[in-house]
Amino acid sequence: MFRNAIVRLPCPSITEGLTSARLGKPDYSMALVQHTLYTETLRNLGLKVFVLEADDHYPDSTFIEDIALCTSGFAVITNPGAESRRGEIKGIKKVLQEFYDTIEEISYPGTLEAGDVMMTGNHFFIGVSNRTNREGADQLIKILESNGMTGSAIPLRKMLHLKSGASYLDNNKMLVCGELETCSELDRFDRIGVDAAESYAANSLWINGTVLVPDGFPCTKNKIESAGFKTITLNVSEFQKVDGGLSCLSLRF
Ligand code: CIR
Repeated sequence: MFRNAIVRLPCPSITEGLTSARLGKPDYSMALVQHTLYTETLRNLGLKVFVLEADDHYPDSTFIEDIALCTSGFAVITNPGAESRRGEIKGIKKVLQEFYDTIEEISYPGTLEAGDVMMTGNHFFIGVSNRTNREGADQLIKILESNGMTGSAIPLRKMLHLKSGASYLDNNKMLVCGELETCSELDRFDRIGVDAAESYAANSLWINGTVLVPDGFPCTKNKIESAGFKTITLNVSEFQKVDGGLSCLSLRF
């Protein structure tokens, strides 16, 4: 169960966020409204939500998931692979010190963005992507092992982040899309396949028994409900325009 979440308000420069989507530029005011609804939803699900100020120096800074991994016992500050995002980690240590005694760090030449890290109980899968390199994954595996947990790497071919294509729900059930539907490292899970046309919804977010699903992906929503989960749909269209999904918008622990 999660008790806390940390979010960062979107900044006006979100319009300049990194993207591979061809959906146009985000509307900043609409992003703020969608972010408020997201935060309220987390609160309604019982989380205490800490809201950090916007940082206009970093267009992608609202995607706070990428800059830290928050586990039940310790946190890890990452070293983002995207150069324009490296500075986002500034100041996060002070925030995490409010919650954790143990804070570890990924360091150069390792790079890691925590959108590539998927928690499944005490085991963490780490996507090796354009943003997270093998060295970063190995550093994280060592940190996990020295803190009583385990990790393993999954090489990615096409996805931005591991969690762009997979979300662990609960009870051994995992949403998967694309190359992850047949990935042998995930064989032990009950996989719920997400159609290519709805691939964005592979990033859905389990919070204490309820799954947040992006608005506009009815097949995936039905599949999640058929698997026994309550769902809440949220419109995150402005974040989708810069490749951000539901999980990217918070740190949960
Ligand atoms: C980026 O490309 O870094 C941002 N525009 C989107 C980050 C999405 N984060 C995530 O999937 N965890």
